[in-house]
Amino acid sequence: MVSVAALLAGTGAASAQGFPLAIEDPLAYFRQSAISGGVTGSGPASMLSPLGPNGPNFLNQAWWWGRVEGQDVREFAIFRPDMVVTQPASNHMRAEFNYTAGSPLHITMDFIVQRGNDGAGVPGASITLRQGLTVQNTGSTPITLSLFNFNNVQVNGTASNDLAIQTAATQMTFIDGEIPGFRYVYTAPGASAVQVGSNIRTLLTNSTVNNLVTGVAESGPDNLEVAAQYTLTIAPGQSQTLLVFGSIVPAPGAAALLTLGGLLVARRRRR
Ligand SMILES: [Ca+2]
Ligand SMILES: [Ca+2]
Ligand SMILES: [Ca+2]
Repeated sequence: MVSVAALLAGTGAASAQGFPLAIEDPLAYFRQSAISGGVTGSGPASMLSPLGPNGPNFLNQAWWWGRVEGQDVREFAIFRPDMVVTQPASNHMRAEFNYTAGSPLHITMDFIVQRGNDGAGVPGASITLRQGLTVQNTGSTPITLSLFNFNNVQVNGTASNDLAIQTAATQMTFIDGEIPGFRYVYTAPGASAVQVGSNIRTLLTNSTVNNLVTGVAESGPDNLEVAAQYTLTIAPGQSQTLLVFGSIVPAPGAAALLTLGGLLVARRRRR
């Protein structure tokens, strides 16, 4: 068995190599900022906008945490300061690293931005951010992990005033109470739990073991966060991939481009 603490051991002093990095597209923009604070820190800030780098930021953070069952007494941010960050395609950001001591693993994180209804996210989505985590057990003994995807949602670019409802077994939908033109739909297929609240990340950064409970613990209006938990055992030589979707979706009945224009006008007026 291997400890995530050992696996992810970093001093925390260095920023991840390759970050910050952005996926840029006229209508879809995703960015991961430099990571500070080490594996016990709060991970990188993110940005997801349907209107480029100057548009509203719907997603203040998208990242993964993990814990080895039976070993770790808390969760740790999944990264190493020396992880390799690449851009396999113009809409695709990848971060990966090997763990070679003890029971070795290969970990790959993929963030892929797709426009339109790609069939993998939510119908009608104007942008879907696919958040993938692949863990390959390259060692000789099975390993059981709890893995957590975390999103700090800020619908229409405002952190406050978000409302959340559970819309499927592992799906949560967020709207902004002030500017309801777009929703953010978080879907975590196969997750054992998906939890919404205003302080979810603390569960991942505090010093104790935590497990999520499905539901909207705090529905808002507030600065809401969401996380999904997966617990899985990976046999030697095998790998498993987790895939979570975050979709920006026009409100029902709203024409996407008209709503985008209206959103811009609304934002200008509020300045
Ligand atoms: Ca908001
Ligand atoms: Ca914890
Ligand atoms: Ca939030």
